[in-house]
Amino acid sequence: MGAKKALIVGVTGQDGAYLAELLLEKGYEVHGIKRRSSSFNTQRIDHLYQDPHGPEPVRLHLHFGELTDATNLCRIIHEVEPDEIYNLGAQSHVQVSFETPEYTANADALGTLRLLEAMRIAGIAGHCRFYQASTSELFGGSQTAPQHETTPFAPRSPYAAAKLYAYWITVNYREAYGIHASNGILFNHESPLRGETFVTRKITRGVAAIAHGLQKTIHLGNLDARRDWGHARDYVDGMWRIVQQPKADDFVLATGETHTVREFVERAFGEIGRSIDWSGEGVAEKGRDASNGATLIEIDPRYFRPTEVDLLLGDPAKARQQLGWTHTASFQDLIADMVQSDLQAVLREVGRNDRYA
Ligand code: NDP
Ligand code: GDR
Repeated sequence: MGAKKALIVGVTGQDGAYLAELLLEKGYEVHGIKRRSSSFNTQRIDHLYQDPHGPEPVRLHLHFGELTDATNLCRIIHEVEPDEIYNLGAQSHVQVSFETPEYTANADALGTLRLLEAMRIAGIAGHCRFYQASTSELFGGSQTAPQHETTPFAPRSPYAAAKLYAYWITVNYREAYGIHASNGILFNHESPLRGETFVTRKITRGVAAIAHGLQKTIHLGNLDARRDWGHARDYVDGMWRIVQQPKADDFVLATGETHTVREFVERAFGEIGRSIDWSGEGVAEKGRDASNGATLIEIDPRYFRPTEVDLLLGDPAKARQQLGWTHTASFQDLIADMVQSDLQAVLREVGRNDRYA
């Protein structure tokens, strides 16, 4: 039997990059769908690229594609005939979804339906396994914590409402057509590859720029939001374990710890030896450098959301018992990894800019 074939939708994103790396290590032939873009969008997977003219057989193949384009998805799935499909593609920014609600529904909700239908049309629904990137945002306004697989959903954004449809259509195709289709309900997971407008990366990049004297202040929104933050490298291993289960099912992946955005800020500055004194309230709150009074954090109401998710805390017991999965990176490990990586990245960027100055 040849190598297993996996198709990753969203291979150029944070999770897509870590998952591609993991599956290549496991001996898979990996196919990824990337979007056409006017600028480079493959930076996260460039280190996995193989020269097609080189001596080694190529094991990572990229296809241009779009979750909003059904014919394209049908063609790729028909041609690749994957054994496993990981749907990680999405307009994944919660705040942006308030500004682009219809597009978010199209890509995140209908995109999932299009993939499931493409599997049926290509005649692979009987043997190809499907993973859907579901999210803790489904619990949004939930009044109970910790949240687990049977906690009622209460979406609080166009993004979460779109992901709710994607969750249920995945369950429906499993029940209606016997497709091996599973949802991973993943709580926030971050890494040095995290998009720069998500709060953790925005903070660690800001801390690194401040450490190098290139920025003075980071502007943030709601510092009181609580999230269950893990490391993306741990979570892609969980995705793979979900797909390997003999029977398709839905699993929460989380650390079981929750922290405020404010705490993330304090620990990130702690990595460069600075501590913060907080003063003021609401939009007037400020975070000052305890050693010299410099303003490091200011609030900008532009980053407040029309409806906020106040508290996410996951219960990963089912994943621990059935998948043997647990997170390995602690909250502090995650922050240290991100800050150290951004300290290096900022230095590299300064070097590059100097050349053109
Ligand atoms: P990213 O935003 O980093 O990556 C999203 C990927 O989807 C990118 O490759 C992006 O392409 C691609 N994409 C976006 N729109 C389309 C489209 N219309 N057609 C095809 N591809 C598209 O997200 P993450 O890697 O962080 O997350 C992966 C998945 O997991 C997403 O579905 C997200 O919603 C979900 N999720 C993430 C969590 C997290 O904490 N990271 C937690 C729970 C769920 P491009 O690079 O061109 O933008
Ligand atoms: P989230 O991640 O909405 O949880 O969605 P994000 O990092 O954007 O926000 C987390 C919390 O931080 C607060 N916040 C800010 N957020 C951003 N982006 N920028 C700011 O300046 C800022 N200040 C405070 C937010 O209000 C929020 O409470 C992520 C995405 O990866 C989703 O795709 C995924 O489904 C969920 O995690 C689980």
